[in-house]
Amino acid sequence: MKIEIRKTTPYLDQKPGTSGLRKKVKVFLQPNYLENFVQSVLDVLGEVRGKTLVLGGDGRYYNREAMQTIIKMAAANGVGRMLIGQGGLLSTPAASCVIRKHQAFGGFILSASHNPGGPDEDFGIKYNVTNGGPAPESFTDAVYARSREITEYRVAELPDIDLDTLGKTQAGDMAVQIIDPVEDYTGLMEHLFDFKLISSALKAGSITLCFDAMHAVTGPYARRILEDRLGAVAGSVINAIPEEDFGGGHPDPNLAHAHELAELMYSPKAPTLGAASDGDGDRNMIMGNRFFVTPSDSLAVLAANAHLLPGYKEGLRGVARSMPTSQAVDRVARGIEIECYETPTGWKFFGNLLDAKKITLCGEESFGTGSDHVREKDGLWAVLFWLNLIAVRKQSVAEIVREHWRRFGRDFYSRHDYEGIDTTTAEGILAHLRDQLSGLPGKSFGDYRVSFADDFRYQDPVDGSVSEKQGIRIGFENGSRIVFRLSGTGTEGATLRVYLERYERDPERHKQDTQETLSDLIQLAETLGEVKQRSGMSAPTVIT
Ligand code: VG1
Ligand code: CO
Repeated sequence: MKIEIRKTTPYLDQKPGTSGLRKKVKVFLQPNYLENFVQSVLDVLGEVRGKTLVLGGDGRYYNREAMQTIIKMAAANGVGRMLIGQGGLLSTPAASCVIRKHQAFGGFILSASHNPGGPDEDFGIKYNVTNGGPAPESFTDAVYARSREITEYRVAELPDIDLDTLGKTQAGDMAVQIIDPVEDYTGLMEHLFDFKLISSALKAGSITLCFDAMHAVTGPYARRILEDRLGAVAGSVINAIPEEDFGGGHPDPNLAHAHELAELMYSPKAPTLGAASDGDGDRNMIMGNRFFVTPSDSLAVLAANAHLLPGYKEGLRGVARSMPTSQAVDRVARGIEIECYETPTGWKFFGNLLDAKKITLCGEESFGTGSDHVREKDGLWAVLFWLNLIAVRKQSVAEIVREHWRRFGRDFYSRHDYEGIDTTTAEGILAHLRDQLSGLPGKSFGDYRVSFADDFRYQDPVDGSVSEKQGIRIGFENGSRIVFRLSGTGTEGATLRVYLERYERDPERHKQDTQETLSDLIQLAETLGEVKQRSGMSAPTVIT
């Protein structure tokens, strides 16, 4: 095997964000851009000789070309073996599952998740470590530092690998195995859920289903598991063929982007359960007949009911949510007397808690839920969880959630995103908020009296590492909160996220409209943050 050592010069912008390095495809196509980042990761990994790495992606534009480069670089750096998803595909949770099951050293996942794909859109790459989860900040910081001083990279002179034929082959001295991307993952799901019960309900037609794969990676998974294995009627999975540009849409499972599903669920033809997943299969949206479940509520409902499902029948060790996620799951944790942890945004912060067995379930308001079965959030897992729950409780999605609210109260919740703000303006908004923090506690705004105001700082309870400036939190004495933070996954300008929540114990008020219920807080967020005023935008670009 001939190895070439090529000279390169650093790019200074290869800082991984909330979830890996995401840039426009055009940025990745610059000479040596991908190579620099991959070599930086390999350099930080150190000795990879003889080790196994997993490689997969969400199938977006540039996936296959990037894979050929990574394979040749891995071979040149002495990697022992690569496990690669057939067709270059592995959903993010499936990649996590494969890393764990085959005791790989780690893996590359090529995805920009819910960001659009295509020559003018986004590409991304992230590295997951031995536990199957996203690399922690200490690792991504080291990769960033390395990328700023890199001078050369290694690549083997080899023909392209056939990514489509299952089985073993060689890339020079490195063993390569093209694996069925769905198989290991399906085995894991079977072990967690009551497939027999779900299957008989689907076959009897007592549960009907529509799963929108949004032309992204979960299509093949959902077809195999929901239709072939569990017997959902053919056609229950829509937009099931992964496309390089996701059919031109945003593969983002929310009411705005999964509109085909949303329309169906508000029509007379609505099935029992409606669900959607994102580009790389780690997000989920859950809907019932004319009913939308907020991700924060979904996490709380899963936590309150987990003991009814085979994989969780021993109960939960603890739960965790990202800081901006609503406090609905905290109420469940108090009710069943388990610990609830509050982490910064991004799945990487759950890894230590899961590994240390402090938590079993965790989730984020951004349509992400998961458990200790892998180290990523998992879209299809959440759908199977809900299917199993509906089959056990024999109630509709709306009945399950309404009953939950009657027991725990309802946390009205919404996120307002302001996309494409000029970066300086966005930073100015946060700076202006920070300046007010020390003066806010004790102040009253109408019915809202501030109980705390800070810039969220997290100290990991397992390894003690500290993450600063994770978002502005303003908490009120009635339990309401407003949170402001900047997105770390965008590729153009800045995206400012405003998270709003208000608790309501009284069941009489649970049917109220969310935006109306939150209107005072929305107004207050503007008074404090001046987002509209400073950005010149009259309304958020996306409301979830
Ligand atoms: C967003 C979400 C965050 C999620 C991240 C990755 O990050 O808010 O909760 O973990 O995306 O999800 P940000 O920094 O843009 O707010 V995925 O499915 O895009 O990997
Ligand atoms: Co995703």
